[in-house]
Amino acid sequence: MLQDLRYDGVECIGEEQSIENLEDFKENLHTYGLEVSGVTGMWGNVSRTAAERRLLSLDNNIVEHTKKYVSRCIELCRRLDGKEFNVCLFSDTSISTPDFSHRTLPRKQKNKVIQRTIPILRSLAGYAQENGVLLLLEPLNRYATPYCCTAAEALGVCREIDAPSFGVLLDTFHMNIEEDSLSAAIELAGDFLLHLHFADNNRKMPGTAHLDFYTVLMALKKINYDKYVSFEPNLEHNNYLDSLKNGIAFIRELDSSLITR
Ligand SMILES: [Mn+2]
Repeated sequence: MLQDLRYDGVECIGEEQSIENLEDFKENLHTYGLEVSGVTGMWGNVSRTAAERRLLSLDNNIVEHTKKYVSRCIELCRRLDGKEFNVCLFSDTSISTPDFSHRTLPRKQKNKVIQRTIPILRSLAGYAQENGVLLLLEPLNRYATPYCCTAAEALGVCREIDAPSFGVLLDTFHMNIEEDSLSAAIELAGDFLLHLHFADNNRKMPGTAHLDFYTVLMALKKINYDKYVSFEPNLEHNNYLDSLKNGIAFIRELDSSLITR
C-alpha cells in the first residue's frame, strides 16, 4: 500500500517495544521495496517515559539514562538498516524556566546551557559512527524547549562537534514558529541537513493548512538535498490511509511542478 502511494520508506519511532519482531518487520518492508529511513527520538511531553530523557540535566543519573536511550536507539537504527537518529535538547525544570517569548532567558545563558551537551553529543556521535548511523540534532520550538530552536543554533552545535556522523534535522512545523525564513534556514543548514520532518503549520499533514511547501521544496532543490523527508503529523482521526495518500500526492505534485515551472 505504501509503495503504491509512492512512499520509499518508513521512519520508526525510538521505542524498542514498538517493533515486536525486528527481522520479520524488515523482511516485510523489503518485500514491498520499502526501507527504514531512520529512527526518530521520542522526546519531551509525548509520554512520561520520554519526559525523563533530558540531555541537559543537573542530575547525572538522568544524563546517563538519556545517553543509554540514545545508544539503544542508534543500535535499533543500525539493526533496521536505517540511516539516522535524532536528539532534541530537553532540560530539567530547575535549570530552565519556560521561555515562550525568547525574552526570559538571556541568549548567553542559553548558549552556556547548550555547551553542556557538546561533550555528550560528541561521544554519542562517535558511537553513531561506529554503528554506521548519523546522529542528528533537531531544533524544536519555544513551547517545547528554550534550547536549540533554530537551524542557526543547531549549526552552532554541529560546527563545534565537527564530526562526519553529526548533522541537523529540520522540521517544518517547528521552523514555521521559529525561523524568520524557511528557505534561509534550509540554505543555512546546507550540507549539514541530513533529514527533514514535514508537517503543516498546525502539525497536520502537509497540504491541509497554509505552510509554504513550495518555498521549502525550492530551497531543498537549491542545496541539492537528496536525503529522506518523512511526514510527522499529529492526526486527529484514524483515517491514516487518506492522510498518507493526500500528503504524498500534495508533496509529489508540488515537487514535479518545480521541474516544469
Ligand atoms: Mn520532528
